Amino acid sequence: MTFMAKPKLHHPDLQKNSLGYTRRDYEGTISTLCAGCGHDSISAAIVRACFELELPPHRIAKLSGIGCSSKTPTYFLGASHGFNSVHGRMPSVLTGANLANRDLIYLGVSGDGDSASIGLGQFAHALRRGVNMVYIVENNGVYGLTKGQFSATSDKGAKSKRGAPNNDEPINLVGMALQLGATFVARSFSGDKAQLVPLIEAALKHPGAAFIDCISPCVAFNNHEGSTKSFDYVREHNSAVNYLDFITTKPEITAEYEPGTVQTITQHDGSMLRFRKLDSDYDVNDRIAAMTYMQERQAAGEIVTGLLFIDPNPQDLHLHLKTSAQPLNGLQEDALVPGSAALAKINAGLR
Ligand SMILES: Cc1ncc(C[n+]2csc(CCOP(=O)(O)OP(=O)(O)O)c2C)c(N)n1
Ligand code: SF4
Ligand SMILES: [Mg+2]
Repeated sequence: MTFMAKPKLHHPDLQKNSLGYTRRDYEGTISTLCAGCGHDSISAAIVRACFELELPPHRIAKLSGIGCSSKTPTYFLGASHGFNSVHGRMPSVLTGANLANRDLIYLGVSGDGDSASIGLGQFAHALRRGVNMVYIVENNGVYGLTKGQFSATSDKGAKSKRGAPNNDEPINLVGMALQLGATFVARSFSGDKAQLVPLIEAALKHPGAAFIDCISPCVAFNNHEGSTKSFDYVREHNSAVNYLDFITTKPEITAEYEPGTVQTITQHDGSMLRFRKLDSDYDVNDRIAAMTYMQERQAAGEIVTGLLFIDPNPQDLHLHLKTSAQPLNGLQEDALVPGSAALAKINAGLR
């Protein structure tokens, strides 16, 4: 069986958003992942974020590669556009779709094998080009789908389920995203919905390349003693830099915020981000400081979670390429065949 459909019936009093959708309308089919897999928690967080942001499902395009993580788009946003691509190739397929139609919201879902091994080049170039998207890596430190080989994000010295140590240096995707110019960089943990949901909401509203590295324990192959991506290890070593609340212009959400040590950032679309900072020295607008801080904490054995960096004035690929504002499939003949006068002008400019 490739998938199981969910029963259509649900409680008549289920809360609806202003579009008339319930949370169920943002779900997909029943998950076939192992019970307790962190990836399912991330799917639930995506469902909640899209429901709370009141996004029309048909305006979202979800793309993935290959892996347990890349299977998950089947389990959320069943009414959205979807494309399950080839192993490690999600970023280029997403870039192409985005260039053809900038009107959709692009959500790329990948794994640490998909993005840090075979797809490392694709990961790097999508971020450095500033593709307007939310790129989530469901990071479990193993190739879950192919039975638990170490991935490129496995920590040096981490033990496999069979006890073999990993001798290779890990790739730090957050560090790479910062260095490559991503304009929104965050890390979270699948078991921390209070942190993850607002991060996904903020990333969905960010008009640029938004990257979230989400530690997501694999209960089948990487949740044992000696693993540095297990539930127990992450809970013990999690060092949150800030707690983020995402505020839309809807008053019912702003009412939840507490006064105090809060920093507010207004994004281009008028939506605001607020941070409750634990570390008074931490500045979310300082890319260099974010890299240094993360490296320092990593050297101390800590996993920094939260919003590490945001550029309040992000630029995206469309701006750089001066592309058509209209989706390509909506261009009419006058735009596609501008005539001999326009051609003569181009030719004259090349003489
Ligand atoms: C071109 C290609 N090479 C190798 C594979 C085999 N393969 C499938 S999934 C996978 C790794 C998946 O790991 P990850 O992206 O971390 O996803 P997870 O299952 O851990 O969520 C590999 C190597 C493949 N499907 N295609
Ligand atoms: S093998 Fe691991 S990553 Fe794959 S579904 Fe099972 S717990 Fe999740
Ligand atoms: Mg993996």
